Amino acid sequence: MMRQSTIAIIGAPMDLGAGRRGVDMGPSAIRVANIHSRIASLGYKVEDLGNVAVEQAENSPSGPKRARYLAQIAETCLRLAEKVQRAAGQGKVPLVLGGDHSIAAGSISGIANHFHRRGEKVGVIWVDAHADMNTPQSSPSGNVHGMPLACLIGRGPKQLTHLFGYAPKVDPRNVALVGIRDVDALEAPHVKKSGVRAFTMRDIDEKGLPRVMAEAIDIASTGTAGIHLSFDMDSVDPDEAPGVGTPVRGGITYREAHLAMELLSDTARLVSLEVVEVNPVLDIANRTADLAVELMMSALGKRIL
Ligand SMILES: [Mn+2]
Repeated sequence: MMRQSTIAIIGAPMDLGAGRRGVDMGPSAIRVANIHSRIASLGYKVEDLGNVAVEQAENSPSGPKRARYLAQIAETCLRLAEKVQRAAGQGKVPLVLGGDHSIAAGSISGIANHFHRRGEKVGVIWVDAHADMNTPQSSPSGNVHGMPLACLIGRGPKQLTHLFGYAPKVDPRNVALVGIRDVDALEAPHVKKSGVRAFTMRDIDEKGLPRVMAEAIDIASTGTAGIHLSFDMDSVDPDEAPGVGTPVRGGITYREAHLAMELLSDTARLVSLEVVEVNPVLDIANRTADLAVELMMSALGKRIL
């Protein structure tokens, strides 16, 4: 994308989809890490559109056991989707700050609907330790942050799959999962049958990150108007990103994470992005939020030289 672009920051301070509390403070921690001025230093115009409203867990019935807080999550996702769509319609690049990963059902529905109305579609690169392709039936926890990718390809509760009245929002053939290493037993067959291309940590170990990213970029670009990046901080090794709700050892390294973002930036095909699952309660001196900002800068074109 061009440096003349306006980056529209949108906070989604939601933790209703997560098992552990605290990711609702993620947008604040990322702002405290100076995301606004650091992105502006790359030459972009930056606008902060504030946060979307989120129901407070304390005031809310937790709802269905197999998809806890589903109604409240769907409401927030719709608000977020509308905000993302509006920003994209004004020619801005939405940058969404999570929040638990269930917000991606909103952000991606928003960018997908923006292109859908012009007869175009969007590809997705989903960087994560998990596949996030559970359904209420397969989920061991009932936490909706394990379900958004399934919802976006049309599988899951209608409240999330059918935002704006149709599904799927993305064609699974244009979706690449990168970095997965922890998939639930009943979720694995969903991933295999989905049509989504899943690059596991083993793929990264064997092929190397540059080859994996080249394939992922190809998948998300072919026949699409552009790429949405959904970056879960738990994809990075917990040694570098300790402040996440569901850490899994054996993640991508600090440099691999940056390289993935740099390669994505080289394509100039990013149309929107988000970084999720920063949990300040579990973090060490805001290190994970700081890394989140660094990685977004690399995705937006920061170069070493
Ligand atoms: Mn995730």
